[in-house]
Amino acid sequence: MPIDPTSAEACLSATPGLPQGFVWGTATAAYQIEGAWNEAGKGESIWDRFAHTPGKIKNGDTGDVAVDHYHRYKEDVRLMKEIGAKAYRFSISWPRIFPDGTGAANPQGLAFYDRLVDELIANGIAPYATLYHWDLPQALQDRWGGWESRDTAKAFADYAGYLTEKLSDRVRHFFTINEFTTFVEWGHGTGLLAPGLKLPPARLNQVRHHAVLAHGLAVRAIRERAAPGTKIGLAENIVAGVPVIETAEHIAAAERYTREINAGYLTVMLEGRYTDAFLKSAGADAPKFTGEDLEIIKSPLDFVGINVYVPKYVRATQSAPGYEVLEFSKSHPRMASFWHMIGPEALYWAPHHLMKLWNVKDIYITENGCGAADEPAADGTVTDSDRIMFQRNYLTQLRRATSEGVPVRGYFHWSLMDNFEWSAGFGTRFGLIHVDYATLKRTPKLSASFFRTVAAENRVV
Ligand code: GBH
Repeated sequence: MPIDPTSAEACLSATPGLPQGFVWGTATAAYQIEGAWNEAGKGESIWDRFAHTPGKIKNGDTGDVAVDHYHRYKEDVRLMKEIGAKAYRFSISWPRIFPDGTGAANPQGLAFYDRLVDELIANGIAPYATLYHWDLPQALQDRWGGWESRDTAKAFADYAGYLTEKLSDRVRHFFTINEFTTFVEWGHGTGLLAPGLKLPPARLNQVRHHAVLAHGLAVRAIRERAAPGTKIGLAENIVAGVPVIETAEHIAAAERYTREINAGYLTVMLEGRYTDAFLKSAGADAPKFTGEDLEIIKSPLDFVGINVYVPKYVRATQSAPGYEVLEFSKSHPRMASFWHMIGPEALYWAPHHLMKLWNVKDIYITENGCGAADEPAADGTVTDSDRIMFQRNYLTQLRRATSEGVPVRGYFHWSLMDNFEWSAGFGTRFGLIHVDYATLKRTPKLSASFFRTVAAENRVV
């Protein structure tokens, strides 16, 4: 008997779910949620310094208290459980562990993450830890010029080895660095993120190189010191070419564009070489590196994580390089952040490119989500219909990918709860859970119910 197409049953059964065992989680980062910026022996980070510098952050907001997760982590883990998340991607604050960047570890810093990890596991939530989500110890900025120095890359590897040796009995998945592109380009190029530098091209290229070198050195240190079987990857905001019209020629153009535009980051980390076009266009400003550096940078990974928010529409051209990026139309819809152009297809093409260009076998979507106005009604509830619209459309494209065999293993929604959105301060809310910044009261939004249902039924609802 064919199903009656007017029935709810027909709507629900027509489309496949996500693959069995798919991991549904939420994500956060230390500086954005923890607070306790100078407690329990923590050292200053470049984000503490930057946010304390007048004029850098909207409304003068800082992460000094953030959403006080450092003290409220038990409540936050309970909320994660309530919204049905089975995994949690969080970041470790390097200056909590090594207040001076190198040297003596601070046992109280490690103790916090011990407590958090134990709480997660006791609640059936798998911890996925990011080692660097932009909060470099200020001491290393002062001592060596931070990422301008190769010594910072080495110090990162030492910290990564130490930390994973301590936590890998319980944390089985680590990401080295979050969004190489963002902290390098915005932190050292435009200066809109910490440490707020506007470096000339040669020095900026060297920072890029040190970032990927730090990743490679860390992968090796983790393999040496962590428990056997520890899984290691990275979390990069891949710049994702989306064929503006899905024909073979535009798809090929989007692939070529994606490989070139990510040349200093994903491409070199997955191929172990800078592309000819990248080196040629950098000319005399190209990074200084050795063949051994490249070997380190391409150290084999267990998985690749990508943060996906925006599309870059691409089409094929007759003339070199054979592709062109389109400007967004003035009326292109966007979410609450000024940069957040909507393009659900990005969540299909980004993992597709990873599979096609670099044969990646295990992919995680380490971030996807959006800022929205999120104004509570009189009864305190938040009906974020726009966030649900955003999620449903992006997840539909993700499901399109998995149903074609693109090996995506899990999805982490950014973010678990509203938090300090870098230069935008507390003004842009990304959470599934609303936080009242005056009282720090947490209230799940309607999108949290959407997430809970998606995770429970393992399909787009
Ligand atoms: C990610 O960045 C981050 O990993 C996460 O921490 C962040 O909260 C989340 O997504 C939402 O933004 O900040 O005004 O200088 C996403 C990619 C690239 C978007 C840089 C913002 C800089 C604008 N980001 N871009 S601004």
